[in-house]
Amino acid sequence: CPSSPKPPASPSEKCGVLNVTKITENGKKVRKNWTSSWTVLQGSTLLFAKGQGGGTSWFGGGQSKPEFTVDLKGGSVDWASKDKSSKKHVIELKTRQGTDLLIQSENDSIANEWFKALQDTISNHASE
Ligand code: I3S
Repeated sequence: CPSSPKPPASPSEKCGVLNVTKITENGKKVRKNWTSSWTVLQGSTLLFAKGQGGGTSWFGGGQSKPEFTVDLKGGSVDWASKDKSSKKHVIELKTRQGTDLLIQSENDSIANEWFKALQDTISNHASE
């Protein structure tokens, strides 16, 4: 993480720019609204902030706060089926709170890294 206030300590800390949309909020379907988001995986929390010029901003920089956070504990992650989106490399993240997200990168290996990181996080926190 470029301007992270602390050194990248745990392996579960990851960040980058991804395309994100909610598809469900509190169990109710919502209209898609794809946005490019600076995304940070920290512990079992996934944080999003609106992307400003490609990933150099940090939430703690005094300006932008996380726009949106989800708790991964008790959630699930899978590759989205074709009917969920026409985009490539789309991850479907379901949370225990009933908020479901689609997370996408045009870059195949970036999408795969995030998929693994999210999956690891969910299984590492499975017993909490
Ligand atoms: O599942 P949908 O409705 O085909 O999703 C598309 C729409 O959200 C569309 O916006 P409008 O609601 O203004 O039509 C988006 O521009 C598309 O990107 C969405 O589809 P993809 O396949 O890109 O997720």
